[in-house]
Amino acid sequence: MQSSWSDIRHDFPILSRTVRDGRPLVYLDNAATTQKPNQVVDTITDYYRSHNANAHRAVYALAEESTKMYESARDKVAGFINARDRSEIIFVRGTTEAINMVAYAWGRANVGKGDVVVTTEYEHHSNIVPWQLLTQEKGASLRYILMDDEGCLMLDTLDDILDEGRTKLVAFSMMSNVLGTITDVEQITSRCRRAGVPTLVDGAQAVPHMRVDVESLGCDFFAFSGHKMMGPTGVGVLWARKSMLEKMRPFHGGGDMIREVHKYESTWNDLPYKFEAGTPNIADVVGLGAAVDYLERIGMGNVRRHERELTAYALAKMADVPGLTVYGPRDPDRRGGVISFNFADVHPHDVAQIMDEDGVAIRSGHHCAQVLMERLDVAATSRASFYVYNTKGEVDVLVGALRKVAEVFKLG
Ligand code: 7TS
Repeated sequence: MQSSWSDIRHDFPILSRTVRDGRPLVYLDNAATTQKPNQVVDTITDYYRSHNANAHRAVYALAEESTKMYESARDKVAGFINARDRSEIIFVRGTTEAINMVAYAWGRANVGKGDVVVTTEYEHHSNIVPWQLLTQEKGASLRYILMDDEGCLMLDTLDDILDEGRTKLVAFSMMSNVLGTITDVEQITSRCRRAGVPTLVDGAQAVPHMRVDVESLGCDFFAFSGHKMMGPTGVGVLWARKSMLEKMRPFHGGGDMIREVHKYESTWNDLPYKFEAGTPNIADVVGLGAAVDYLERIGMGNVRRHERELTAYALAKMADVPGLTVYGPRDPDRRGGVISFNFADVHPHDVAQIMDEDGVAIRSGHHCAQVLMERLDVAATSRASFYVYNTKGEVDVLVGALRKVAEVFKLG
């Protein structure tokens, strides 16, 4: 691990920037996307400067280098999430594409009239809308695992649905992007395995922040995005059990995914290439590999410990801000570094704007989780989300800015 947390910040020049007339940037929108260390930016630049060629196609030296770099990133990702086999790692554009791939390539062959797909009340739209499209098309229905008032899933509501015997898939996130709730994945996968139902885990908010071992989680599909874990945008991963991928038809047809093409039929390439049609996003996959290296050097246990400490510190300080409602579990062991909040009668956009005057970047809105907003009975929330480079000093700036909002609106 690096010698200290403040050393890490030197790897991210953007964090030394000022904004809005010289205010130091306090970047607290990491659930949306994270900043990129020099090591990732330099790796991508080096790829384009010195190695660029299409992968998997030609025999000349550059093509060999490019292919090697692309495939070595696959090995890194496989190791990072403990995939049993590198061919279970499919590079996609991000979590959204990974989930849609499962909904099309697996869902359309396995979900039929009267069947049930299950998701939860705290999903991102990308783990709801693909299932709505699928179930509507097939005459199936979409059901929800309900959430209690602290933002934790009530698994007896899953038991009731499974008992009906029509469930074909349970799809849920490992960590909520709004409440920060960490899902007890094994509690769900073990129930589903007993019922013979496959599971998909949306790991977009989990993989960047904690050790993930897809084998021990016991799921069948696992999706995540590179840009939320210090990698570039436009690259993500679908992991799936080999036995599932082997049975699935391809999602996209085109170059590289075939073995033979004839006028009226084709045969498919081996895994994972069967699911990687066309020229892949080589440079960004290589960049994702550098992000994995970077996180491995810090150690995911250290990442989680640091964020847990920041979150506990922030929750304690925010509890004293007049008029502030904080959502999600109270216990920092049950949540990641995402804190959503509202001031009574103040629009979250106004809150975010006042924060911005102090250089604090937070997000406000529905966070692509409108089903959850309905459940919380709010139109929107403000949200601060942390990463490994954030500091207690930055939490102090956040809380100071929140106090300013309380004063401006005469709360408390
Ligand atoms: N799933 C979860 C849990 C997410 O938080 C997000 C993005 C996605 C899926 C989609 O990821 P993408 O990389 O395919 O876009 N979440 C957010 C957010 O909270 N604010 O901006 C994007």
